[in-house]
Amino acid sequence: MTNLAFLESELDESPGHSPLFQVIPVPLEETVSYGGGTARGPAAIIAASQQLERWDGVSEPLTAGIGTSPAVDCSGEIGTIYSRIEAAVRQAVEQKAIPVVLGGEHSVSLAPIRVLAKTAPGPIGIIQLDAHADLRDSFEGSPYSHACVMRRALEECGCSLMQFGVRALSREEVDYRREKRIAHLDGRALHGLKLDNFSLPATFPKNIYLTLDVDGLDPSVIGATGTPVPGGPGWYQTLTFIERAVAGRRVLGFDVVELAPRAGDHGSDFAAAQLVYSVMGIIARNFDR
Ligand SMILES: [Mn+2]
Repeated sequence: MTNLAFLESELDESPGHSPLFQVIPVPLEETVSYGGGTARGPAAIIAASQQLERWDGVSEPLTAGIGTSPAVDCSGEIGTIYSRIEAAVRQAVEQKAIPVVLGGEHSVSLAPIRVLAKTAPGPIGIIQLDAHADLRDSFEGSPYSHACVMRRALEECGCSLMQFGVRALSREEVDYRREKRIAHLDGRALHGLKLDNFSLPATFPKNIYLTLDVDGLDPSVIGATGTPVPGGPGWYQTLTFIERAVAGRRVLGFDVVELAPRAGDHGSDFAAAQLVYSVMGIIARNFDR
């Protein structure tokens, strides 16, 4: 299963150019705090991707080209794992492809953000879909926990951040978010909100990294995740937000993390694969080579 490529079932025709997207499976599961299983996320997404249709509802993202790297070895200590993920991301960037990292737990995002913060032509703005803020300074003894990943990205890489769908926050995170004036559209504010005319603040960076924690979506869309929280945005509200947020901006990379596949729930795996593919479509339609 792990040797398959993303959407390999449809990859019969070569696009005639190097792929726009490079999928990098990262089966990391080290600091998960509640339900486990994220190590099996990347393989489940790639397996489910074989069932995708080429047409994403608007376009055929596949025609931009999709490559798949071998899964990153996630054994050993976290520093070593991060260097391996960074090497895989750097290789994609050198090949002028947009890295698409499949987690694994949310901690994996720090690696592509580190690489892109160095190689980007300007500052990076992170757009985060998540039920949780992930802004703790440390969690269960680790500063590299999934619950701290956005805090690390902000402090290490000096990125800007916009959070979407957050609805579970510690007091520390509420204070930190206020102090750092972090932009956010929380789950509660999103209820019933139309986003067709949404745009990011003009001052938000032009270079974007999207980090998509599947628990950001309402659990009715994807329930197979370690720490589900009710009251999240729905499928189309999320896609509309992403489409509007990246309009006129350049997406340098993205990740889909925290799928924890469970027996009998192939719907969650498929929804995660469709999320990857639909976001590829948004990026490809917004991109001029
Ligand atoms: Mn998260």
